[in-house]
Amino acid sequence: MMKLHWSPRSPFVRKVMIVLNETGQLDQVTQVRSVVAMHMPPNAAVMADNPLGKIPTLVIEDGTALFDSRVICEYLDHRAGGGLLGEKRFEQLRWQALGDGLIDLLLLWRTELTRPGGPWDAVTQGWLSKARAVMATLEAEAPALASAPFGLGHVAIVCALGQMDFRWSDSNWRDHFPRLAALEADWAARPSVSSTAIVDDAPDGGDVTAGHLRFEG
Ligand SMILES: N[C@@H](CCC(=O)N[C@@H](CS)C(=O)NCC(=O)O)C(=O)O
Repeated sequence: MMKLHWSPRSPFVRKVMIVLNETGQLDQVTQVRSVVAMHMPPNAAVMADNPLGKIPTLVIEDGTALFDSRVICEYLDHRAGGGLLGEKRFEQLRWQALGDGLIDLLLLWRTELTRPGGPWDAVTQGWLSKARAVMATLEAEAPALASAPFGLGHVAIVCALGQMDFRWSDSNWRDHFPRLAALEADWAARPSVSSTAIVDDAPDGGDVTAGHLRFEG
């Protein structure tokens, strides 16, 4: 049995959960609820397996701890035959980088908004420009995303869009990126995606992101 440091609130953990579902390996993993946050002291149990103190961290049968989500997803896909990377490996990895990069930015942005003393505006303005640019890129690439078999790139993008819905629910991104919205609706119907929706099991600070991510203008 493998052990996964897990949280229902983490978009990076969700990537792994989607891959476990897609590849039929869910029953080979014990999920351990692990609480981590950038502003909290490192979680000792996570640190014992991953010196970066981040989740997801997956301990496989021989005791090796794997991180980060990219390595874990690729490992799980490899065990299952490699179908989620497929023939167009670098196309999937590039989309994965876009999705992961957007998640990173959204997580950092929210933390910045809760910083005592207030956010560093020059930095949040940069994140706004980058979030808009990533979304515009994904909208432009919607036809290619639609024609490619569902893979690790799609997994990361689904989790990024899910994070936007979870923490930035007033962004109305669907109104501005309709082709991506239509694709997302298709992806959301996959059992691997619908069964792993983010759940806030420990609400921690309210609606700090409201009004910050706007796609008009
Ligand atoms: N690049 C990493 C990022 C993982 C990450 O940032 N996870 C968050 C939870 S969503 C975390 O562990 N945060 C705690 C921290 O940064 O100390 C991955 O893809 O796994």
